[in-house]
Amino acid sequence: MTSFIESGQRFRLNDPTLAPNAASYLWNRKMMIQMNARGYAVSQYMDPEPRKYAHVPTIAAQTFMQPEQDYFPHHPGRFFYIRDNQSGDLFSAPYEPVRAKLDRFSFEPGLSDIRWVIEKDGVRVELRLDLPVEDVAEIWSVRITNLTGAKKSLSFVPFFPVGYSSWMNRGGHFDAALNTIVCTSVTPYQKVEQYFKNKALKDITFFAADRTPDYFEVAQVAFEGEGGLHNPSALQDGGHLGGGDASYENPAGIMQWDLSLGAGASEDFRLLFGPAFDKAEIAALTEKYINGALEPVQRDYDNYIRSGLGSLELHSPDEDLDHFVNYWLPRQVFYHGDTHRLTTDPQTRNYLQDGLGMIFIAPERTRTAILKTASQQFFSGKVPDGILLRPDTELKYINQIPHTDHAVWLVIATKAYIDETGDRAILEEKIAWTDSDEEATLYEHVTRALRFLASEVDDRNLPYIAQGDWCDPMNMVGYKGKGVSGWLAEASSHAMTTWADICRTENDGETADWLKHEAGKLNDSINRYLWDGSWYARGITDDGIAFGVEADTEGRIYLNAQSWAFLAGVPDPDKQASMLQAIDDQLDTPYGAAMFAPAYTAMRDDVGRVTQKWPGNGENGAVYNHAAAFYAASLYHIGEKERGFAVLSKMLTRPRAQDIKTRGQLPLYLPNYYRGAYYQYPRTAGRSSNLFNTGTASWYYRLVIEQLCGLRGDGDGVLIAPQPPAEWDRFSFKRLFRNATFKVEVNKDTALKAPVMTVNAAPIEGNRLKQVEAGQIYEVHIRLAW
Ligand code: CEZ
Repeated sequence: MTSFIESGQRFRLNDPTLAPNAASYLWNRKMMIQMNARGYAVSQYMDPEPRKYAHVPTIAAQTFMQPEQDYFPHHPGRFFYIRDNQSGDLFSAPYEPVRAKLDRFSFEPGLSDIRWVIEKDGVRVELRLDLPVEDVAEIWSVRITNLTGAKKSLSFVPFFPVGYSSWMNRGGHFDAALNTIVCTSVTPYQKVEQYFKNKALKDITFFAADRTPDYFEVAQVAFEGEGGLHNPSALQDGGHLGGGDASYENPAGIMQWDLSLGAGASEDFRLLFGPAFDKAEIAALTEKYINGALEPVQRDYDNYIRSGLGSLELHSPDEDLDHFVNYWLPRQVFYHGDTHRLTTDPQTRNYLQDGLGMIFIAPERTRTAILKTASQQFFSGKVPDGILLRPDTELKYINQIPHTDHAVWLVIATKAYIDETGDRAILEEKIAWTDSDEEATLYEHVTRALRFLASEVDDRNLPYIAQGDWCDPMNMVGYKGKGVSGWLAEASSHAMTTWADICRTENDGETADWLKHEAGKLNDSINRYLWDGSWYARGITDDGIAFGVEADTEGRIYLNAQSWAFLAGVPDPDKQASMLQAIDDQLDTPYGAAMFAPAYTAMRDDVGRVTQKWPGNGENGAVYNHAAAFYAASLYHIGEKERGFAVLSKMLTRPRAQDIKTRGQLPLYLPNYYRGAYYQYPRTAGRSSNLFNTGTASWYYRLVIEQLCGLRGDGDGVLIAPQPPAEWDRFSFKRLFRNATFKVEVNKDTALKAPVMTVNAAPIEGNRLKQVEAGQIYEVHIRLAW
């Protein structure tokens, strides 16, 4: 049965063909590996910029993960051939590349390791992948067991391809002293100065084992021969590996052990795979992770992962949601907030929104992110497109494209941080600017960011979009300097109203009034220039054309332009009703609300690159979960909690075979999108990108904690206003809040006009506690009608 096991902390997939791209992932602050159920792998590490140590068999993108990662026979992976030397039969664990029909397949990703149990013809292969906390290395434990009553003669041949590491120089050899296959390369470059920079790179990928192999091979082509990976020539006819090196040939870590296993007997192996600068580093790593005890390494890594499992424990009628919210969601949030998505220059909006989730896991990290962002802000107030996490790095790729929305996220992250922690002192922190040593308080930094945002508007008082706002590839609406973003107008209005609350509590009524006034002006401009009759347009191009309107045959209605209008309080009730109707009619799908519809099927060069993506993929009309999370936030904001919960519920892959098959992923993370274009490309609708790098995770976690459970900071006190869906009659949750523990029981009582709350058995007026004492345990019982 394909299901959660170990009370939701592990998943079991028992059919390798149900969702061929199904995967899970492990990481530490220096590396990440996305491990596919069938054995394929995408892995990268920081050196100090993101790099690969196992490459596809041709030149590829080195730096970032792709949506809908396509696997193919020679894709990098971790493969284990087993040959029965009596029958000559060959199979490979976990499944690729032989794809033999297995007697048992079980892919069992856990919170801090990934396991498989594979059985074929009386042989069981148990695989386990662990990562260390501090080093870049994969630790593989393999147990081979003869399940039969008779002796078995087997050959065990792990095959770890390294691929096309360099067009300048790549090869490899077996180093007997290290008992390691050492695959060497020289990272290509042209500029002289690059030579000196590259000198420190880890240009070696090594494959080490805890016992001397009977045979080895380093050249992949020699291993494959004419047989190919499906039936490598080196293993045909009882053959053995040739002991060859790789000489400007794609190298691989390939070793062979011929085993004689008595009935029921097992053999254990430990293997190590990863990058290294030199043989000294290989020796150090193998000493630690091959010769050293493994249990402490596993325990430390499990502690690292569990340190990021957040502050909420949910017990609701929806067990799938509980497993996800209690383990896998905070894990995904922690990955983002602790590693910054393994980049050295995260996009500012990503950096701050990932911090938004960390508020509930390690708020001190959010505090650091907010202050670092302010320190890289321009004296003018402009917030940069990316944040440099290392002094020796630079803004790269999308961070070289001017986007105009980053101030919004500085406001939202700072307000959310203060609401959750009560740490108003952060506003007094003195920080300089990227282009001035003159220090100012964070309060001044954020306020000036909004003053800058308010100044970057056209004569309609609508904000310029330059080459993009939250939507990265919407790069041609305003590249001529006139186009404006309707979404940014709404988001700016929301941010200004949000910051006005902070200004008011900082007794800065003048700034608060100014912000309220500016927000009001924006809302007026939005209603005047962007209301299209039933919904709000997404923006106006350089040529003055409103887009995301009824008249458009493609990109007719944009979800973000409606959600953020709700968050900014722009529409009156009639407009709100017609917007919700339009979303239901045109954007809603079984997988969630699409970012816009219909998807573009042709380039609009007054909108940009987004229209060139495949219809329903990425931002081009997919169910882009980040935008769906914004929609859920806006629905809770306008009191549409049933709709809000429906959006959150639809975003989850359910542990049912049919949902896993349709979405093509396991219920272990939120992908950045599920394919959209529901009416244009129904066959692929709902298909997951399997890309777990997404700001959705933070927003989803925040909505579950602050809206569904409804326990959120409120000045020095706490507000407890649960908003459960109608189908629930009761639920409970435990929440760590400001170092106090809240155990909350919520029961439906349809007769009640207002919530009845007791705390530690004492009745409470309303649903707000004025003070929260650290170390205290608050037993809260709430009865309310819903
Ligand atoms: O990147 C994300 C960004 O990380 O796209 C979001 C944006 O808000 C996030 O900050 C929406 O545009 O460049 C592209 O075409 C890519 O599609 C990126 O826009 C996208 C990556 O796919 C990661 O999701």
